[in-house]
Amino acid sequence: MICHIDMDAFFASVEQRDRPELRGKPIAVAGTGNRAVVSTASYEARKFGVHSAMPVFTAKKRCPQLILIPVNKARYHAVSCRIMEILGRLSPLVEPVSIDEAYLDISGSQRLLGSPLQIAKRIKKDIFQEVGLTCSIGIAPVKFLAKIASDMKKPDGLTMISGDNVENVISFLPIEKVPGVGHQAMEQMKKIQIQTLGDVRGFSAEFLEKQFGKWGIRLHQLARGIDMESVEPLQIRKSISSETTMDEDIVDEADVRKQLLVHSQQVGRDLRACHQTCAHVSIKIKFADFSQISRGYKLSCPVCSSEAIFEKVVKLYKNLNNTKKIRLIGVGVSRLEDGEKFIQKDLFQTDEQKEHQQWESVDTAIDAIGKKFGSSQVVLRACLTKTEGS
Ligand code: TTP
Ligand code: MG
Repeated sequence: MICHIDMDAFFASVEQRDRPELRGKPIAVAGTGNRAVVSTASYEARKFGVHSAMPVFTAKKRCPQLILIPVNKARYHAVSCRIMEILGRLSPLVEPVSIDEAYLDISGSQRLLGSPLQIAKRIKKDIFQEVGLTCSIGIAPVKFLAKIASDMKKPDGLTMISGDNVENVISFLPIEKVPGVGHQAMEQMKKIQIQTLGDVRGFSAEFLEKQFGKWGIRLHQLARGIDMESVEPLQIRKSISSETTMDEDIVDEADVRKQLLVHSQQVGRDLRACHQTCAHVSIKIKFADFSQISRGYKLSCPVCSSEAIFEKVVKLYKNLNNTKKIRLIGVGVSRLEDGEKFIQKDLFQTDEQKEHQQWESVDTAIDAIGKKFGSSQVVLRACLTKTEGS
């Protein structure tokens, strides 16, 4: 059996845990600036219709007493690492899929820890006792149903879809609840009168492939309760990204470089916190007219220094020869690997590799200072300080 664990209102719950005066209040963790969006809202705020990705402006309109809290990614990340550690004690097969969710294959843990329900209760108890937060858990024979189950009862829920219940759940499962069904697929589904995952059974694999490509074949299998994906413990995260919607559109190259530096530093910090390296970097740009592009670059040697990431993303940006106003900039890294495996310490390093390693040492020292003082802003590159140029 597989468990899917998803923390409740994660960022907001961490804030409410650490600041008792916020408990029971409608709060939203959100970016700052007049174009900021809500990262997440406490369940008290959700009653007013406030939700993730909503502009702060709209959220405030829906809930005037909403308390806004700035995002503190480093703290949520540290809490996330502790949660993953707890899960790792209950099964060696843990697959973290985002900062607040993970799959756990408990097939091998049952002899030692009891039935799936008992194990799930233990997970909830351990997380609550040690981290002070609630989560919702779904249990099912396959991954996609475990994820669907964890979403059925929230917050603090526990839902099990047992083998003989699978058929029934699939028959009535609204198609938009199936992970991977986006807006566009929904429109296509409507046209062929698919409303539930059960309805998909009326179509052949060939037809579904023609309609939806490779994903159509997966859909054909999911409708029969088949999910070939197993819990992959080594693949900690597939990618890490950081982005901002700016208060005002920018076009000046110096401003763009600053943004690229801020995000390169953020993803670099995240990589190093999990002792990982990346072998692919990318930029995402949304222009003032809302059109969007992304460009990527495969690295010959995996890196984790913010400087190495920055250097590549600046190149990617320069190649665009952009003259259009920019509304959002993001930096992403992928092809993540365990860092220890790749740190090159041999005698035959190229100058570039040596330079990357020196930057890694600088970054690691800055990370340590940031950790000690509880903020990543203690040591900043000169160009990111407000007094620049004065
Ligand atoms: P979710 O698990 O999607 O949401 P949640 O944990 O806040 O609430 P729920 O109880 O419904 O699970 O996302 C986890 C965290 O990721 C969330 O606390 C904040 C962050 N996040 C964003 O920053 N932007 C987003 O658009 C979403 C959906 C999440
Ligand atoms: Mg969550």
